[in-house]
Amino acid sequence: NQANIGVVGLAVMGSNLARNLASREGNTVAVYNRTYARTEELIKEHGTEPVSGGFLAAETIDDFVASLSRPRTAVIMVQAGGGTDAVIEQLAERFEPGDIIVDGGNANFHDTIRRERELREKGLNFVGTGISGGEEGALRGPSIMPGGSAEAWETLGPILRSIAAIAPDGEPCVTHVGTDGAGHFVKMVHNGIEYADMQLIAEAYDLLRRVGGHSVDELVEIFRAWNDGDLQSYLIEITAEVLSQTDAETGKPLVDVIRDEAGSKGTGVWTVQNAVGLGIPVSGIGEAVFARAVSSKPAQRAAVQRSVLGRASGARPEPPTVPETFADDVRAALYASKVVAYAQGFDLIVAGATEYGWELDLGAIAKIWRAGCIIRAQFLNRIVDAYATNPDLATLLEDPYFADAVAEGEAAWRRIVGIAAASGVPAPGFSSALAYFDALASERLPASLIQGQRDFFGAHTYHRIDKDGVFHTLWSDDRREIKTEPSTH
Ligand code: NBP
Repeated sequence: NQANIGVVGLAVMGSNLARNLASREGNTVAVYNRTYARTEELIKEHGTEPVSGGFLAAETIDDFVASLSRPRTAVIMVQAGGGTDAVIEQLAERFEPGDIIVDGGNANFHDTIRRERELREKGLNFVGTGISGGEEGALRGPSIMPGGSAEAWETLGPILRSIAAIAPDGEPCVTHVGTDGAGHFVKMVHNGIEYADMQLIAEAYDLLRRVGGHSVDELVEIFRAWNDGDLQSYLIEITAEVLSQTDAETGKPLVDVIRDEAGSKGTGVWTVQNAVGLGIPVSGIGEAVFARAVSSKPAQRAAVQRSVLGRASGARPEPPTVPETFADDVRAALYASKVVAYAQGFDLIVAGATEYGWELDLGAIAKIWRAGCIIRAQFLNRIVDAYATNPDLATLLEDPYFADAVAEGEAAWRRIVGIAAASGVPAPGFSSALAYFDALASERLPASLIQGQRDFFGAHTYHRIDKDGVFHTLWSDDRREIKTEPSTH
């Protein structure tokens, strides 16, 4: 009896994924974990669940490899980084050409590109795959973003399709994203967008509460109502759930008992780091990462509250008049800002594809995010439609549906950003999204002045609007303009 698929690493994610695999007709699942106790626990608790061949529990890596039928296919679900490298090495020593090693952990895509190259030289297929949806997703159906070779996808595709989440139209949420690190890259951007989405929702909550004066109970209703409209999404849904939770000990809303210092695990930071390197303004994701960082600086927050706010000369904001339409305005600002955040995220995917030589189908990526993952939302159907109509959109904002959405929400968006500033309530996501939109929408930007400054101090040269060529002004001489070769500074 041999297994057609194996899982290495049986912590939360791996054990749930192994159970998901074993629950599909036709699968026999080999399982291995460095510490055998975890393997025993899986068999003890869930050994009777599998519908077909069941689990083959391996005590050693040699037993694990021997229990796999060819081409051997093993999914690694261990700690990203060193743990993953260690397991890859153990498998690579034992696997033969044509076998497939899948890394389902949250790897950095640069590592995935390196690992794929190294294993390809040995004739092995390496597939770095993003798996989103946490433990619940791993068990019931995640959104799966595999990279790797087309050859590996042929074997792996049917298995992954059988365990993936199912979108409302019946399509499994998995596609062969692209070669080598494409899957982990797209998973990284997914997580970045998730950061932006969460920050925007948090700003909406804060404004409704602190400026709009809504009680937490009212907010639960507002978010539930929003979840019935075009903001429908998992994140809006769980926001209402989180807000409806009362702390058993104090009787207060739980949200008031939780410390307001948000952490992050790194993928949001990777997204911003890579975007900066590629020159893509993912300001929505950046502001979300920074907002978490600001929240986690209690000493600085206390210092400013102590020093600046106490000044007699200080002008604390007068609460502005809140329009009747406030909650609707906030909803419109949230929607428009969300469109910007996704537009920026897809820009980053396009840039990554160009930089790393991937052929990516943007509509297919939006499709596999419609179920199983944290950013699942009706909204993604609109993105699917947008790229189906025009795969070469310069920006998502160009698509008629999104252009309408932004144009319709624009006035409310401006009101909300103005009210937030006047009220002293930070809304970095809303306001930076609006600034990004205004920058794209401006016929002239002050970048001309910046080019002048750069030419002044560094002879960086500039282009003119009325003539071809590269120009430099002799700033310290007679300020004559000369035509020149591009500067190499
Ligand atoms: P952890 O990330 O907590 O890792 C624990 C597992 O790694 C255990 O099986 C452990 O074996 C194994 N391991 C380590 Br640590 N070092 C090892 C080594 N040198 N050799 C062999 N095995 C080693 O597990 P997790 O929370 O289930 O996450 C698994 C992967 O999935 C991670 O990459 C994580 O980032 C990703 N993840 C994704 C999501 C998501 O929503 N997509 C959620 C959570 C995690 P042991 O039992 O012997 O210590």
